[in-house]
Amino acid sequence: MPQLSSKITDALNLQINRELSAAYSYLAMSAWADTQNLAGAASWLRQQWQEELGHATKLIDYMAERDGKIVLSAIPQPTATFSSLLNLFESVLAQEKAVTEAIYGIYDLAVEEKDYAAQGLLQWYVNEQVEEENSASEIISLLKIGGGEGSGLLMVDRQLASRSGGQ
Ligand code: OFO
Repeated sequence: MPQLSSKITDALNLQINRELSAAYSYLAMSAWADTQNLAGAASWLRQQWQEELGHATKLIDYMAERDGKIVLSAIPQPTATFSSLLNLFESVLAQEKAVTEAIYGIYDLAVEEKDYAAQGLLQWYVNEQVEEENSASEIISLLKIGGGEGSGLLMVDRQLASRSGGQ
């Protein structure tokens, strides 16, 4: 297996930072949900935090396998306050869309560089992003249907509490 090119190494290092930034952001979101007594949302977001850590680790492990130089850079301070749970999940969707775009960019690079192995890895992230965007969109729809407050909000919070597993 050829060593990773320097362009793909840089792009994957940047992606590790994005995944860790996403993780940090979900952790801040979870803390905010806790302050609002939205235990289900807080738990959902905490699971998402772990999922993002898994995404970063998967990239780190892959780079190690291909002898790429791993560089961990600073993670920006995440947004910590939201006007509502709907506002929070709109931020989630925007964040996931930005991650999807970034993954597509790295995939394009892997195609350009004829790095077929990296394309295989990135395909996993392409599929994962479909799920990520879809779950955020579904929660946004539920919040909109339920009015995003009172019993509608509690119903969504209870549904979020039932999340289990993930990758
Ligand atoms: Fe890593 O999937 Fe969200 O960001």
